[in-house]
Amino acid sequence: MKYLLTLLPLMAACAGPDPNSEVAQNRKVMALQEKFDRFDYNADGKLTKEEISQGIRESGIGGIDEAEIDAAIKAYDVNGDGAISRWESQRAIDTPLPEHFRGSDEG
Ligand SMILES: [Ca+2]
Ligand SMILES: [Ca+2]
Repeated sequence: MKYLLTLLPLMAACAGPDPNSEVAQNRKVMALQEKFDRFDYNADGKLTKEEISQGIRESGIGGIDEAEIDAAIKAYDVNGDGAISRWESQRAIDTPLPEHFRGSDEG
């Protein structure tokens, strides 16, 4: 399950060296919004499972299977509509993640 929460953090992975600074925070938010828009193929402001799988494939990110995408969606889907909205994706930045989800490229 190590990919469970990788999805959005990797979207925001262009963090600066100081993850706590406001600038770095803003940069992360902007990077994530940019990726969000790229993944949101039908531009409805939500990422569905299909869009996420397609985005992952087109980004050349390997090793993430459907079950893991499902799990990631569940982890971030606050209102339970089965898709990740913009504000839900922002929670990924606002919510601190365990160490091993950041900065490491293990696996
Ligand atoms: Ca969409
Ligand atoms: Ca949702």
